[in-house]
Amino acid sequence: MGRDVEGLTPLEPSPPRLSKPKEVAAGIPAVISTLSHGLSRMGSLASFRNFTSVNRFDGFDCPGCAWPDPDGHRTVAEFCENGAKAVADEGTRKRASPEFWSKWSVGELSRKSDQWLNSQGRLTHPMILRSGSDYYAKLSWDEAFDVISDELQSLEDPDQAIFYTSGRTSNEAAFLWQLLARRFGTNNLPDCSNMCHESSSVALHDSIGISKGTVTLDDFTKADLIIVAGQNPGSNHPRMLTALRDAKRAGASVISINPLFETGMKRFKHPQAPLELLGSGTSIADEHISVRVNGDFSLFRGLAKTVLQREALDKEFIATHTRGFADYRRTVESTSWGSIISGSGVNLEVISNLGAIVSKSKSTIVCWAMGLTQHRNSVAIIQEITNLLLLGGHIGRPGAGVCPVRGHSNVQGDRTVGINHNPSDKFLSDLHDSTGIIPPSKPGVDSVRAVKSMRDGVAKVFLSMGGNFVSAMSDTKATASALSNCSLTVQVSTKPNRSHLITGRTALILPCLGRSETDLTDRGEQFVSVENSMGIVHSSKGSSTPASPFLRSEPSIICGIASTLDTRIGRSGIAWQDLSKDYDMVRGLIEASIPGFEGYNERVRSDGGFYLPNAPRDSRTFNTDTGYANFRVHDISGATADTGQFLMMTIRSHDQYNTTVYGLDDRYRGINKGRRVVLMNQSDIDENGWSEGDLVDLTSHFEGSERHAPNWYLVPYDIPKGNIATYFPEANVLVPLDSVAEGSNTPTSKSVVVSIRGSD
Ligand SMILES: Nc1nc2c(c(=O)[nH]1)N[C@H]1C(S)=C(S)[C@@H](COP(=O)(O)OP(=O)(O)OC[C@H]3O[C@@H](n4cnc5c(=O)[nH]c(N)nc54)[C@H](O)[C@@H]3O)O[C@H]1N2
Ligand SMILES: Nc1nc2c(c(=O)[nH]1)N[C@H]1C(S)=C(S)[C@@H](COP(=O)(O)OP(=O)(O)OC[C@H]3O[C@@H](n4cnc5c(=O)[nH]c(N)nc54)[C@H](O)[C@@H]3O)O[C@H]1N2
Ligand SMILES: [Mo]
Repeated sequence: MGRDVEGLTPLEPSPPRLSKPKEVAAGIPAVISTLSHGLSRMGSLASFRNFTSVNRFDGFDCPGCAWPDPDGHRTVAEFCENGAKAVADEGTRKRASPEFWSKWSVGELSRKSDQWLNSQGRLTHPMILRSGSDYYAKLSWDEAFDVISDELQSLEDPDQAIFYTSGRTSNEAAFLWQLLARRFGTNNLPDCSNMCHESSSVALHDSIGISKGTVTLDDFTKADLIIVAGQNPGSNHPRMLTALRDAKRAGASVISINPLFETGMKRFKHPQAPLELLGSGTSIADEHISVRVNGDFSLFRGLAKTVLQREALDKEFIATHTRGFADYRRTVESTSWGSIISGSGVNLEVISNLGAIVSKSKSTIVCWAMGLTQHRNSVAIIQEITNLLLLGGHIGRPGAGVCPVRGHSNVQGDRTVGINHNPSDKFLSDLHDSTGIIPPSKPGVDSVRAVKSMRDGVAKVFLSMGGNFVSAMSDTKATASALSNCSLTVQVSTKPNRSHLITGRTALILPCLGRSETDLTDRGEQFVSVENSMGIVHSSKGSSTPASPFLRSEPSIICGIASTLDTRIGRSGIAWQDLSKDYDMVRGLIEASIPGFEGYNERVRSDGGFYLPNAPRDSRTFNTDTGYANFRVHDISGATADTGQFLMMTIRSHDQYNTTVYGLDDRYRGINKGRRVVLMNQSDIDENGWSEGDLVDLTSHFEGSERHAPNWYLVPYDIPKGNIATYFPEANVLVPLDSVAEGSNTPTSKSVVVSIRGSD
């Protein structure tokens, strides 16, 4: 069996079982699901230990998402059903040992489902897939470091190597990873945030001078109005529902803007509050606005138009802190209601009513996630939201601000400590001063450009710190063939995934410790640190026995590669061996290199950690090109599909963590035992003469190119006409590599133009 696989997930033999979407999130079903995931995977004692130490001040950070924990108090287990799944998944008793890898060829494994691959358990030993072989074999850590160093040394140009990062990586590991890349001579540091919140970072940096949100958890209970747009917190940030519930109790209005009315936005019962479990739960959204896919720019433009018509402006804030208001006002006033209504799919009355609520609110927070960041005009959408908030002075005021809700638990921290393909000159010169390395000044590649560089035969070595690049990236076939073009691909991972099967000529799997596990070096027990979605840096320390005695920590793996590389290409002068054993030293280097980390080692040891500085929030200071918060003016825009075509969003189910599939049920949406589905409005199904459960083939269209994916089951769903939804990663084969957001280069995973026909 050859290795000519394409990275595609297998088809499914039967349609899913459908039930009615749920009206209440969490509650008793979540408690049952949490317990059963823990018990079936980890065993009772291990699950008790893990579940009681997650998100405690002295425990480990939940790998589930980047939502913050309460500052002052914590419940016994400050986590949720889906956090529990992530913890249980890492704590599994099953092992993908060398025997597993000698039993299955890579060709055979590539025909297994993502769920099957992940369920084989934790990786235990470093493994190599040698050129010409179809089986992974065991090798020692030193041999693995030699293979990598030899290959890196043989490159003609450091830019032929790519160092990818997934957002679960700790601050310490991320800092060392970028140091290794830059010491080697490249800024080729793409990361998962290129596919995630890059649009938020680019937009906010330009508008308000910081690439992060400006609210804290406390602001939720001080807000009058919280808008949640393009986000499914019930599945992806369940602990956010507690914040929304508390905000409601404190008097806030909550508005949902989404093509789907997601269960978490309807009602919520806190799974750790016994009395709530018995009642009917708290209703969350006061209003749901069923915007059409990528209709958000138009909708927010409509809200701004209403606010301007009502003169509901914070004139003093606008005059003192902003630039560009007059231009913006002119553009908004000249945007027609007709274009706003047709672009958003929302009628004038609904927009005006919501505009009136926005006008009256003294403190508004807008939260968003992937529903807004993965479109061609995402940067413009987020700047339009920022404009709306600037009109009312809702930045740097209690209970108000922008809240991009980050995904991976440390994706924000990774960026803060230097994972960035396009670093500032100041960052590079500070890094030089603190470490003595001479960092390259040429910008590196992001995720999309990384694929193109490998495809074009420029980049030859792909090293991945966590993640599952082949499944996470757009255009699966293009990404798979790009990776196959490499001479070496290296994955630092905890569990088997598809990126172990779509490889360069030689491939390495380097198994690492997970968050929940003890990290013991000869300098004692180490802990790492992470930054959550609201800029709080805090410690994370596991306490379980590592899944295998042969695992190494991420810092130790990076330092192992780096010190071997030093013996090949000349000494870097960095004490890699010491850094690998003593993370206080790594934090010392971070403190010396990056503003905001003063007293890092001391402050990270305090309960709950510390806030990084946030100039707009702390002092209404805006470090932009003008020195003020900028109104950025864009023409109205939004993707549309031609007649007979559909606009497709690719979303997550309740039973997955990105490319890791835990199970085949999407409990809240009532879709069970299947993932290869197309959610479609019943009238679109009827008009095409199809029926529920029919098999269809999808073709995506972009600038004359096409991609095909056969055999999807039709599921009637409450979704705007002309829009459809599929699950990622299965549907990634349809997302065109060249279809990206302007300004951020993020794949447009939420607006893919597709045509559909019945399967043969
Ligand atoms: N359990 C679990 N938790 C997770 C993850 C996971 O996979 N599983 N992933 C983590 C990561 S990395 C991230 S980035 C986050 C992702 O968290 P989300 O962004 O909530 O994830 P998606 O499923 O991509 O959901 C996008 C939501 O946007 C809506 N949407 C799609 N297109 C549009 C649009 O054009 N306009 C509007 N207004 N809405 C739209 C969809 O209907 C859906 O509700 O979650 C993090 N947490
Ligand atoms: N079509 C479509 N594509 C998307 C998206 C979408 O909404 N639609 N969302 C995008 C988004 S928001 C993101 S963030 C990316 C995600 O992209 P990635 O971050 O690359 O993917 P993950 O699926 O989160 O990575 C899972 C793998 O990480 C490894 N892992 C888990 N824990 C650890 C650990 O502690 N250390 C190490 N070293 N490895 C670990 C495991 O081996 C696991 O298989 O996908 C993007 N792709
Ligand atoms: Mo993400």
